[in-house]
Amino acid sequence: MNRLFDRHTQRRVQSLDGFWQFQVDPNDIGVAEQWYLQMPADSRRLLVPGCWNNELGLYHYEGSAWYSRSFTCTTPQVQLLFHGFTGQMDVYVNGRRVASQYGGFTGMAVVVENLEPGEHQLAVRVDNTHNDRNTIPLARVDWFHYGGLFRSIELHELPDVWLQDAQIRYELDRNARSVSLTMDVTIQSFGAETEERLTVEVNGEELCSVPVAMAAAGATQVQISEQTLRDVQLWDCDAPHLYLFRFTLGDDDLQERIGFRTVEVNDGQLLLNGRPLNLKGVNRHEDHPDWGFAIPLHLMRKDVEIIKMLGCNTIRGSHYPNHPVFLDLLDEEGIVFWEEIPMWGFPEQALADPLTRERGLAMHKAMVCRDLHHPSIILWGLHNEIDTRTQAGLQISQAFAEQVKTLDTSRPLTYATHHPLDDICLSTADIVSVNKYFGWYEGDIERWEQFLVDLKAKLQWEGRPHMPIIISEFGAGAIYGDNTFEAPKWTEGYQTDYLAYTLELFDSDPAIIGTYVWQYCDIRTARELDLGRPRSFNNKGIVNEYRKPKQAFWKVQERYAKQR
Ligand code: ADA
Repeated sequence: MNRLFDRHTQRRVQSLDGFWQFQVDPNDIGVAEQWYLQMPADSRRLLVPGCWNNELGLYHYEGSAWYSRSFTCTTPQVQLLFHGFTGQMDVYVNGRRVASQYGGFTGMAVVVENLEPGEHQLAVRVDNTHNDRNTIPLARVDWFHYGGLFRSIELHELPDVWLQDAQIRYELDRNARSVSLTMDVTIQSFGAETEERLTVEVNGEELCSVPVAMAAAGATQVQISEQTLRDVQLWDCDAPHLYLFRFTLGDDDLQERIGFRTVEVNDGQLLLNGRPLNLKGVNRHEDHPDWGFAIPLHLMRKDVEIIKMLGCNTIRGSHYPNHPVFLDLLDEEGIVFWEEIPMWGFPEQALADPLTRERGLAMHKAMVCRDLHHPSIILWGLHNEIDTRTQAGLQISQAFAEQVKTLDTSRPLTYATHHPLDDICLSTADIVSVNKYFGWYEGDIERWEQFLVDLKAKLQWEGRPHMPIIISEFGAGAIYGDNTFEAPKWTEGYQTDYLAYTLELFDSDPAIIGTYVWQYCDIRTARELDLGRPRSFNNKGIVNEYRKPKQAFWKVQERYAKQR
């Protein structure tokens, strides 16, 4: 399942989830041996979606691997949608390579033409190799490099003229009662020039219908503007109203869901619909010991329920674009979200690599375009803990920020910095977001107080005294079930006291507009990380990897209930 509503009601969509033939390819011989035509005799069956590292015997496997299965279609052209994969992917249909892409957290769409009705062979090579120069993420990260096709795969049978994409932008009038809409629709055609009507319905009622002259075999862009929707109900945390748009053209249709609200940064505040919003949040990885990144819907739902019970109004999707279904759940529940690309911990040399920049830009573009309509997303995160003290850091931050702003002006920008006092990139963001671990890695917990004084002095010096501050990461590791009277590091007691102290301190400071506890649940971490990580897990979760609460969970719940 890829969305909580039907994206198409007329188009024939088949799920390609289920068992695929699978073979790891540690020596990279698959291309030479033409595994895209015939998988090796000893290949096994593997369930898709899934991560191969959750299979017996493949716990640590990183490299390339092949998946294969057949599909049937009745139309000569189809679109294959891979909603999530790791690293580099090459797709082969009937032995011919039809597409390749690097970076799969926002998926990939492949159109295949000239097919005979009937059965066809599909093979996919996925390579999750990481390096320390220009893969995003790098080899050295603090989560696990799961490999595989970790979200659903769909086959869409395409009519001769089909709707590829629709982007809806809106402006609320001054009373926030009506919106004026601009809709950019991309139509693709396989046939001759033709004319059709493009109709737009909102929640089942026709909004408009326009004639469209389609170019022969190619794309036609249509812009529908100056459409007004009256008496709209805003999307807000306590009343998350959503609107379903349906675009219809000939034999095809496309649905998008949106909510109307404003988000802005003004006078030291983050305003949602004009009112200050204080963020009470957690960082969450898409991770579970049995599924890796391939979190099933019922677990996503449970995570949302637990996070709501904690008293949060926000989640940071550390550190990559999340499953669209998870974002749909947040849209429905009124929980706001910070989304970012998996650019974690890049040192200067890796930032200066042209491929890093190219890949980062492509990932940002894919993220903003895929997720533009989610009202829950209120912040775009440019990157996490890159070396923002360097010119290379500044250049890449500027390039990312500029591009995001050309794609979407409706959300503020931020990034999480771990060198806030020496950071030279703050001009690229609207909010300064700080990752710090005083009392865990660096000195005593009391150092937080002086740090906040220094941070404000830095903002003053930068000429940004009113830049709102988010504490985007702070936390302490705790081994689930470890309790002592003395509460040293790694006990639940230490973590509880740590979060009680920091949350109280942050809440007392009006310049801080939000906190994201590091982190929601314990996660598997990468072998490359040279920090101490008992169990090979990052144990700073306030629930463990099976979502069992640690003591700190109740303390955070108590604090968030009292907060602004
Ligand atoms: C960093 C990083 C997180 C995690 C955390 C930690 O700030 O952004 O992904 O690694 O530190 O636990 O040390």
